[in-house]
Amino acid sequence: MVKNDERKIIVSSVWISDLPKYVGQEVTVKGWVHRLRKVSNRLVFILFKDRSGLVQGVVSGRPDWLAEVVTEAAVEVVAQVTATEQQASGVELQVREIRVVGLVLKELPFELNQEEISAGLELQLDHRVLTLRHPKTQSIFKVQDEIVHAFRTFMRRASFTEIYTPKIVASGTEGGSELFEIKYFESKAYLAQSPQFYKQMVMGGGLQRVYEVGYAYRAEQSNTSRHLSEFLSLDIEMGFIQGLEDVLQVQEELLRFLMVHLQEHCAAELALFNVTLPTVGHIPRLRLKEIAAILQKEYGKELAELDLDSEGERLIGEYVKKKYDSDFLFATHYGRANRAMYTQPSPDDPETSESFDLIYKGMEMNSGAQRVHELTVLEDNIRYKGLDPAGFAHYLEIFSYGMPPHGGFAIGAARLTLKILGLDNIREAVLFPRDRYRTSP
Ligand code: AMO
Repeated sequence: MVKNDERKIIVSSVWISDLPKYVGQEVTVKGWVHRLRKVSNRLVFILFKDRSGLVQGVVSGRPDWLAEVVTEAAVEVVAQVTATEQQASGVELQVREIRVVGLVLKELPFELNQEEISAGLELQLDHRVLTLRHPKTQSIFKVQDEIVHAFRTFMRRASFTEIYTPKIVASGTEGGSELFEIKYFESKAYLAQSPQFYKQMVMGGGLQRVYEVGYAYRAEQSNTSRHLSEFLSLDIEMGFIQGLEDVLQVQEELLRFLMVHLQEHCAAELALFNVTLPTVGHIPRLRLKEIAAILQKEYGKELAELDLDSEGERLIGEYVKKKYDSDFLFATHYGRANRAMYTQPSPDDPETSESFDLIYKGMEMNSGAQRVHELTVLEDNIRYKGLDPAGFAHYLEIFSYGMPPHGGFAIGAARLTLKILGLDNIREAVLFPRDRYRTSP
């Protein structure tokens, strides 16, 4: 049988992070010039960067090619690797030749070789790709990649199947007016707010446990630091659950797996942000009615409904940190009126629902619920929301053919990245954010 062999992937250069293995040898490094320091007419220190790290190169003498070597030029560096105690990596490069393979033609809009990029966020986003040349910005997206990778790995190991559902749809799933309408040939369609209906349908269709990594769209009117018009949603749906607690347990295990995975794979990136990852123990669970009482007693805050606004999330986040030393909270049993029509009303308290939000450091990270699986209850719930079941015929079909009790949740990938790295604005955690005022680059 033919086997894949990673060593056969053609690599004609060495990653900077691998240089310690090449001490005493001549190598080619491909990357960019991060910083130049002219010590004298015959000695220049150049800091090179590639996707794996930074290394200092020493250029002696006055070679012809040096004139073209400026910050951010794309270069191929031929050099001898030497050991040194002066550098944290333990190595530096004695440069023999630098070939400039990508010239710098213009002045940079901001400096990329300081500890932080000092430009404001809007200017940075206008020049988003350039910000990726900064090691710290780049590492946000490496961490995000690992978050999504860990999510996929965990779900796959737990016997979930990855699915891909349409983003052009005929109706909303989450209620409310946050739907983007699009012109669709002679008629109109919408951008999917969530894969909600599809994940339930496919689960009931026989796949039983499914997950999706896909974009979701919300026409959010307000321009906040935690809402976007387009966001990556990590969705799951699982069948044959006993109740909400089963869903919470999957979520808890996933978080535990995620934190260990990030510790193993992103230590350097996390260090750039001074992050110590939380250990995930038993996550406290508090019902909305309990939360309402706590907020009232501890902070004098009244909840008008069985729902949390951003201040409520922040305050209850503070409270669980103080009381349970936990960064996480499962806020459960939101008002039935406050959750979408697919959410199971609570059998013991019809005013509430079998729903939850995960609050992480005072911010909603994901929503989930046990769903309604009995057709008549679902039709009633649709009517309760002022909608007509006839408009949901395709969604409802499977509910007539052995729909098991089920539940699931959706995590906003950018919010998770934001909270893990302690960023201020969700836009920092998205390569090309889309909001009320931004559709490019
Ligand atoms: P919900 O609407 O709460 O639930 O969304 C799930 C999670 O997605 C993220 N999120 C957003 N991120 C950035 N910008 C936005 N505008 C935005 N809106 C939501 C949040 C949120 O917790 N179908 C249900 C999930 C389910 O029950 O399975 C849903 O979409 O992190």
